[in-house]
Amino acid sequence: MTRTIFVLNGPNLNLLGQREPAIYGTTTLDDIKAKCISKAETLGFAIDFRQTNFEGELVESVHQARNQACGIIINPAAYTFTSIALLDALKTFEPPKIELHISNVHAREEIYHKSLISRIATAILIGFGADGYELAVQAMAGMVRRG
Ligand code: CA2
Repeated sequence: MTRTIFVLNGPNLNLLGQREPAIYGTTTLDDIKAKCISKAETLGFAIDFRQTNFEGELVESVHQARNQACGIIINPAAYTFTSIALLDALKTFEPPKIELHISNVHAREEIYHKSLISRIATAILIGFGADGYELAVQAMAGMVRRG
């Protein structure tokens, strides 16, 4: 069984730490990637960390995860609220899936309240800032171990 966790990030998350620090904090996506990798190492897992601004590329990554990953942590960003293609792809991935958001989307404007992904996610992690990623890696390791 693979011990690789895919961490997938959607559009605009490459700008983390550079814009809107009041909402998204000052940590960059590279910082988050490094933290995920070192957290996973301590738990005996590897991380495949990706970011894309393109919906189809996110879908392709989910397809690749089907035979390369033991779990997916995904921050789909704006595609959370719009992408049936991403929802359909995630439905085909049976192992655990964690939907993650840096900000508390429910405390924001209404357009950020209705996730298409939440109903098929194994678990949801919202509003812990950049720390959410390490928490998600820890939680995913536990879920994978328990089977
Ligand atoms: O809080 C999150 O993690 C979000 O997934 C971020 C998305 C937003 O559409 C979701 O509702 C919640 C937006 C990502 C935009 O990323 C930026 C990062 C820095 C500066 C500007 C945008």
